Amino acid sequence: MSNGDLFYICGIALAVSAVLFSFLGLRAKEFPGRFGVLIVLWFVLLIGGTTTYSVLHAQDEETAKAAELESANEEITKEEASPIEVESEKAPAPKPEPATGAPGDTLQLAASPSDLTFDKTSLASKPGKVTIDFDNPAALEHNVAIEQEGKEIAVSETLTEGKTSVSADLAPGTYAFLCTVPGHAEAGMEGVLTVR
Ligand SMILES: [Cu+2]
Repeated sequence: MSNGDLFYICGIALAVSAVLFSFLGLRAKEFPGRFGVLIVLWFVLLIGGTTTYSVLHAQDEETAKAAELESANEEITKEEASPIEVESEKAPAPKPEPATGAPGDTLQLAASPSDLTFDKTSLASKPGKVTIDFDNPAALEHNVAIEQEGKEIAVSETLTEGKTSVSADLAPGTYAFLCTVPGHAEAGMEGVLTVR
């Protein structure tokens, strides 16, 4: 039984006693008579009890409130302490470039010594690390790049009268090979690279 319950019981008993004894006092001429001392004691006990439990009950409530406050504070502290979820942690990792790891083919490509053309308009390789060995015998500078849907994947150095190469790890698909020197691809230095 809590102090609160005891407080209410004493309070109710006090009220009931007060009404009862007033009623008796009105009705009985002899009242309180020899019961006087007992009645006084009874009221002293009830009033004492009511007061005591009232104080204890109030203290209980204070304690409960303090505990509530403390847990609320802890909650706030926890929220502050827990780092804000970093969006990037949740975001899916960017899809890596398809890397087959397999060895692809080494292809041969040469520029024309006089025209803006390659010696081939199509190349084919199996998937993996595809290398294009490029020979430019002309005095005009050329290179060879590998692209897919207009996005450059790899490009060789640009050179005159020499050999170079370009490599890329390619998944099955259709790619383009071209010379990126302005105007050269448009003039004809491009072709299709098929990987499968
Ligand atoms: Cu070129």
